[in-house]
Amino acid sequence: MMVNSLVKWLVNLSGIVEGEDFTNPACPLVRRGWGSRSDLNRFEGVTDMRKIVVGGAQMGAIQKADTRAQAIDRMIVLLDEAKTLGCTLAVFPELALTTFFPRWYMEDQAEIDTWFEREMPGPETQPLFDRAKQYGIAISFGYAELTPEGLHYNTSILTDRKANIVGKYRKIHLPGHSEFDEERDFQHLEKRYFLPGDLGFPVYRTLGGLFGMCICNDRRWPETYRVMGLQGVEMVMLGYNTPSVNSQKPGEGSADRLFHSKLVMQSGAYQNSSWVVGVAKAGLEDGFPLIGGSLIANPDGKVVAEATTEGDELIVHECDLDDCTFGKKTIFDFARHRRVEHYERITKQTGVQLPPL
Ligand code: CDT
Repeated sequence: MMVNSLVKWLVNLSGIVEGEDFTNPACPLVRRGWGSRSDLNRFEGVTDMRKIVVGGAQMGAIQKADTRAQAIDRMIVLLDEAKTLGCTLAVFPELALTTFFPRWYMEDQAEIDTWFEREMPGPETQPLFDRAKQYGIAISFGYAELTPEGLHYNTSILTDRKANIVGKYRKIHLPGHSEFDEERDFQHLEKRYFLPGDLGFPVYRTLGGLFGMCICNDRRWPETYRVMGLQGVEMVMLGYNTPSVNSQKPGEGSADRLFHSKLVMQSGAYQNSSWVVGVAKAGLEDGFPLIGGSLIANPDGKVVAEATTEGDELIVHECDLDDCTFGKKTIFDFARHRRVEHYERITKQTGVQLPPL
């Protein structure tokens, strides 16, 4: 009884921390490391608080004609299931409210803007926030964001268990192209419709741990995970829309695409000793197939839950954030082992520079 009260008190305490301003660059996380015992043992004795039942809420296709309300209804059904299964966090895909519209070439800015959200939550998304609050489930999902200044981003948010937005991420690695490309079997116009994210890869203190986000193509870049790893991240949440065929290499089909998707998420988890929750929008969308393969990878890089369909499907796992500690203290104790004096090229150079002949 006493232990339960203590846990409840600590959860409430974490709710206070959740209110932290996520745009504040003075966030203490960036100054913290894993060096001190007090860091590593800060939740010692209250391990339940560090266990989070996570629902990876894969979504099947959303067609061009489908409304936001229809997408939200489906997300709420997944949230109902998450509640039944005891989840306290539900992670939804990239651009969860609409079809993956960057496959369509558009010139009219007014038409383009119809795919974007001007407020979050807005009237159409509020029911999702209301249900999440009712259930006490934190949520993370992706959407196209149009800021009051008129800037367009591919964005994800994270809420606490009271449906307050406590974290935001704007996609940094935008794949594809900005003009119509006749060479491709289908278009991928993210560079046309979005700006590269301007928030970096922040890590947030919430839910008793350290949480970060990235979006789809970001998962293929080791720098994504490492920048969050350097802030001690314990769970990386990401959504994706990945075509089942490579538009520039027809021979590369869904088996290869799934292999690459798993490979990068598992290695990102292992190399940073962090949980990774990767969630697809899958299935035949507007006539174009998207892979499924949503998964939860543990800090050892192993898959502990995986989707088996290409439809709306919840994958669930109880993730103990303390499982991150061993790797962070040993083989991936960055402070002891990294050799930054040899990593200069990583930040000074984008393209390849061959050695002299
Ligand atoms: N949404 C997204 O980022 N999809 C990309 C497809 C790249 S093909 C131009 C991905 O990396 O899965």
